[in-house]
Formats: sequence, structure tokens, C-alpha cells
Amino acid sequence: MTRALITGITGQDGLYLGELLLAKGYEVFGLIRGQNNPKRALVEATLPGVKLLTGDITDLSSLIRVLAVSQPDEVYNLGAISFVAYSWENAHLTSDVTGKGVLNVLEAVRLYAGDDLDKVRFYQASSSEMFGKVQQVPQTEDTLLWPRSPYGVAKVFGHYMTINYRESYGMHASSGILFNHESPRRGPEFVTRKVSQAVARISLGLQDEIVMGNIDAKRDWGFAGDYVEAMWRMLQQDEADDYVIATNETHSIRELLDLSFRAVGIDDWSGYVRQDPAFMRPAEVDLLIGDASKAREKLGWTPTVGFPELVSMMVASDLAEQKTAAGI
Ligand code: NDP
Ligand code: GDR
Repeated sequence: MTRALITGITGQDGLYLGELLLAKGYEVFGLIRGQNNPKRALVEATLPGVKLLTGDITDLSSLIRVLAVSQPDEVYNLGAISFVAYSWENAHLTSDVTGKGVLNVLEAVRLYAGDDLDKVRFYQASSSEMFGKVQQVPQTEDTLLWPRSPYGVAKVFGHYMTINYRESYGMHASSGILFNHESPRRGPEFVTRKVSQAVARISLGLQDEIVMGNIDAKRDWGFAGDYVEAMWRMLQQDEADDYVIATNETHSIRELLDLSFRAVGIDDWSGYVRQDPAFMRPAEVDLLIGDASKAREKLGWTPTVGFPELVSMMVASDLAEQKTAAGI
């Protein structure tokens, strides 16, 4: 039985990846932090049979213990402070978790593997946020990195550290440069879920408006279920490498609002949306659009869910959830 260790198991991607690996017959271990993590029950209900081990990616000693206990063939490092807006207000913490945390996991893997580095394969959750200031569109594995947030800078550190462990020690360490991916499991702080939740509540008469930041930014949005498949495929390759994972389409937040409101029968949303500088970022990433040709050619990976389908899926899920919560 192949064994996998997932950090960030309580997050959106951790849940989808856990489901994928369990369906493939893996023994799945998840790193869970805190003495009483509120998401433990959700993870155990979603991933029957998962083995949760306590630890934190800022604590190398905990990682050494978790590697020794789980003895994984594959390690997926998804754990991070992942909310870009939060990273300006918590820049040191974000650097420690999202940046140096990667080094801790790589080092724990190296210590665990000893002389036999081939026995473990490592995946790093890199991000399109590393591209930041627009240099080139669409963005590829070779596009210059120019991060625009403490989160983006921390991800660049983790990305190059992963490449460095591959080149220095010959570790099978791959990095997925994933563009935004969403789902009904997306945290409500991110724009797609914030909008799908609010639109569902507005259509049910439970909320009056949504307060937004910059609605002209553009993102390349895919479905999280598709993206975890790409992570797994990277670790099945003979050679470790870096891959852009994206849909090759970009849409503005305005288009997200259009489609989301239309999904509940509202064509003119201008009266429901207010902008507030509190949601504007000190520096914005204006345009992301990824070229995933390399992943298509080498991994045989293509996205299966388009933007309109993704929006409908999220609004439908939030409508059902809000109706249940309100007893409608
Ligand atoms: P989430 O924010 O949903 O999940 C983040 C996970 O990291 C949670 O399980 C969280 O655990 C865990 N975590 C936070 N701090 C620590 C820590 N100190 N030690 C161990 N674990 C920690 O993110 P996603 O699932 O959306 O993303 C997964 C990864 O992919 C992240 O690294 C993210 O930066 C990256 N990424 C995501 C993209 C996206 O569009 N979703 C795109 C590109 C990259 P807890 O519940 O305890 O807080
Ligand atoms: P992002 O995702 O920063 O791209 O990072 P997010 O959904 O937070 O923002 C996307 C864009 O929407 C604009 N925006 C708003 N965003 C939020 N959250 N709330 C608002 O009210 C709002 N109004 C406008 C933002 O300014 C931005 O331009 C996500 C995370 O998952 C990262 O971890 C990951 O690395 C990247 O995607 C790829």
C-alpha cells in the first residue's frame, strides 16, 4: 500500500487530495495542527480511515516525528497561511509558515530518507501569486517571478528551496505552480466563495449587499478537484519538475459577479454591490492567466470544469447550505 503524508489536510485542497488518494487505495496520513483543531471532525468524516498526526510545519521536531511514524512514499506540502490579504498584516508569521515551513518539510524529508532519497517524493504547493506584477501573458514555468505580497514572496522562497533540494541532493521534489482553484469547500475569505455565499443569502432575503475590494482584477480560476489530480500526476513522473496548472482563461471579478447573480436570476447587481477601500490591497496582482501546455504534454492533464460551471456549482451549493441553515 502506498503511503502519503499531506500537510494542510484540513484545507480545501487537502480534502480533495485526501479523497483522491484514498480512492486510489493509498494509506493517507494528515498533519493536523493545534491541540483541538476545529476541523478534525470534518476531515475524519470526509476522509474515512485517514490517520491524523499532530504537528506544525514551523516545528521541525514535530515533522521529524511525523515522518518517522507515517513512513511516507509521497509527501504533499499544502500547509500554508494562504490568504494573500492577511499576509500584509502578518508578514513575519506568513514568512515563517508559508516560506520557512517549506524548508522544514524538505529538511524533515531529507533526514527521514537518509542515504536513500529515492524512497520519498515531495510536492510543493507553489502559486501563481509568485508572478505578481504582470511581465508576460500567459504565464509559463519560465516567466519572471515578481511577487506583490508577503505571501507571494514567501511562496517564491518555498519554490526555489524545493528546486534547490532537487538540484543539491537529487531529491524527487516537484513544484506545482497552481493558479486559483475553487470549489464549494473554498474558505469564505476568498473572493469566489465570498460572492457565492453572499449571492445565495441575498437571493433568500438573508443579506442586503456585498462589500468588495478591487473588482477589476482578473484571475485564471479552475476547479480544485481537477488541480489535486495534477499534484498526484507530478509525483508519478520518473523525473521531478515544475509545472504550471491553469485553465488558460482569465475572468474579472465583475464577470464573477455577473455569473453568480445571474445564477439566482438577478441581471443587474449594481444595487447589491458596494466597494470599500478596506478590501483593497496595498499592491494588487492585476492579471493572471496560465499556460499549462507543459502539464498537458507531460502529465496528460487538462481541466474538466469551466468557469461558468464552477460558478454555478458554488452558488448551488451555497444556496442549499443557506436554506438548510435558515430552515427554508
Ligand atoms: P487553505 O487555506 O484552505 O488550507 C491551508 C492549510 O494549511 C490548512 O489545512 C491549514 O490548517 C494549514 N496550515 C496553516 N498553517 C499551518 C502550520 N503552521 N502548520 C501546518 N499546517 C498549517 O488552502 P488551500 O487548500 O486552498 O491551498 C493549499 C495550498 O496550495 C496552500 O499552500 C496554498 O497557499 C496553495 N495554493 C492554493 C491555491 C488555491 O487557489 N487554492 C493556488 C496556489 C497555491 P488549519 O486548518 O489548522 O489552519
Ligand atoms: P488570491 O485570491 O489573492 O488570488 O489568492 P482571492 O480570492 O483572495 O482574491 C482574488 C482577487 O479578488 C480581489 N477581490 C477580493 N478578494 C477577496 N478575498 N475579498 C474581496 O472582497 C475582494 N474584492 C476583490 C482581490 O483583490 C484579488 O485580486 C488565492 C489564494 O488561494 C492563494 O493562496 C493562492 O496562491 C492564489 O489564489 C493563486
